Amino acid sequence: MPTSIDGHLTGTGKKFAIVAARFNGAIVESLISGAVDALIRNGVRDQDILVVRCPGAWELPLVVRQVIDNGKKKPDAIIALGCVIRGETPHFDFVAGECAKGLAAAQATSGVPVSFGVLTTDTTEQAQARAGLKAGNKGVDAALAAIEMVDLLGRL
Ligand code: INI
Repeated sequence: MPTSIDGHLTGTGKKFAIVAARFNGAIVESLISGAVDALIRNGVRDQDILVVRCPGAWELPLVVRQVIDNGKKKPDAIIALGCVIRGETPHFDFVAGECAKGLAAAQATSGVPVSFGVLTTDTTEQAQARAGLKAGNKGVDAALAAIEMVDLLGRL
């Protein structure tokens, strides 16, 4: 029988920070609501959730890093939320690409789980669909991944 280790969805006693971009704010606010709801429904206390907002997805990695290194209450995990819509310029690729790379680096070098709740879509409609309209809510998914990762790391 192989030994198997899985993280459970229990956030009791754990602290989480949500770092969210203000760009495409209406969509990102839906992601934040979904993430907060998922945390609360899985045992996290209101007072153990910190929400920090920054200008755009480009800024997310720096703010995440700052919350990990210098935040007043170091969280057990961070949920990064944003929304990058392609439009018609190459700006999308730079913003989305650097955001993803920076968040991956923050997680890898700090050891603190950073879940990736940044929508990258071609259209506003696709983003709305993934922010609670038709295709789930990426904020919920990112929060659940963060809870599971904290529990998993505690078991390894
Ligand atoms: N920021 C986003 O979060 N989403 C976008 O779609 C976006 N677009 O398309 O430009 C965006 N740009 C702003 C960027 O994140 C920075 O805040 C800005 O460049 C200042 O550094």
